[in-house]
Amino acid sequence: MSAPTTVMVLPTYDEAENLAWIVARLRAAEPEVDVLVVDDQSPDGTGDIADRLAADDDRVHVLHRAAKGGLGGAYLHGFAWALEHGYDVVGEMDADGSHQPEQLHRLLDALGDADLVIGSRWVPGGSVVNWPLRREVLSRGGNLYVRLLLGIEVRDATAGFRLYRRSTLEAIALDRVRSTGYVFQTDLVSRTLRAGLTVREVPIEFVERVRGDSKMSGAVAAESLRRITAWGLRERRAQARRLWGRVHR
Ligand SMILES: Nc1nc2c(ncn2[C@@H]2O[C@H](COP(=O)(O)OP(=O)(O)OP(=O)(O)O)[C@@H](O)[C@H]2O)c(=O)[nH]1
Ligand SMILES: [Mg+2]
Repeated sequence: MSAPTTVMVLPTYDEAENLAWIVARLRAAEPEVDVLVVDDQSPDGTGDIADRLAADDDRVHVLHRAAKGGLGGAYLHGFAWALEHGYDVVGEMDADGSHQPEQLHRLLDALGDADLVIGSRWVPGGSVVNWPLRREVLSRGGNLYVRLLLGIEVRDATAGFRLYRRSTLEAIALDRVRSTGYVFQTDLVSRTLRAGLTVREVPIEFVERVRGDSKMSGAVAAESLRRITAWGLRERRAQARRLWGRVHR
C-alpha cells in the first residue's frame, strides 16, 4: 500500500512578506507534503509570489480566487481542489508564521487514530507567544462560549492548524457550510463531531505574526458570535424537544 498523500492548504490575503518564508519552511520540514496556496487577489502581489513558488516546485500549487471572500470561502475552494486531486489528507494552516511547519509532524503523528487533528493552544503543553492579554482573553473566552453553547469538548475549536482525513471532509456536507470568516473553523469541528467522528487535539506553540497585518475585523468577530449563538440556541431547542418527548411518553 502506498503512503497517504497530504496537502496543506494556505489561504493568503496580503502575505507578501510571509509566503515565501513559510512555504520554504514547510517544504523543508515535510518534503512529502504538498502545498496549495489559495489567494484572493491580494493587492500586495502575494498571488504572483505564489505563482513563482509553484513554477519552481512541482509540489506547490496555487488557486487564484476572484476577490476577497473570507477564510471559509478560501478553504472550501481549497478543499474541493484537494479532493478532486485525490489527496488522502487535507490540512490547513495560516501563512503568517503563527503555525510552525516544524510542528506539523505532531499533527501527522496523531492522525492514526483520529478523523480530525487540531493543533491546539489550549491543551496542556500548548501555548501562545507574544500575545497581548486582550487576545488571550478573547480566544479563551470565545472557546469557553463555544463549549458552553455547543456542548462540545474541544479546547481550541477556533484553531486553524489542522489535518482532515479525506473521509472526514466527505462526511460533513461541505456544500452546506455558510460560514465565511474564522467561525468556519468552529463550524467544521462541530460538523465533524455531529457526524460521530473523532477529533484529537495536540499541543502546539502559536506565534503571533511578526510581519504583515491581521485580517481579523469586527465583522468577522460579529459573524462568529451570531452563528455560534444561533447554533447553540438551535441545539438547546432540540434538547428541550427531546426532553419534552420523554416526559410525555
Ligand atoms: N484567501 C484568503 N485568505 C485570508 C482571508 N482572510 C484571512 N486570510 C488568511 O488567513 C490566515 C489567517 O489570517 P490572519 O489575518 O493571520 O488572522 P489571525 O491569525 O486571526 O490574526 P493575527 O493573529 O492578527 O495574525 C492568513 O494566512 C491570512 O492571509 C481571505 O479573505 N481570503
Ligand atoms: Mg494570524
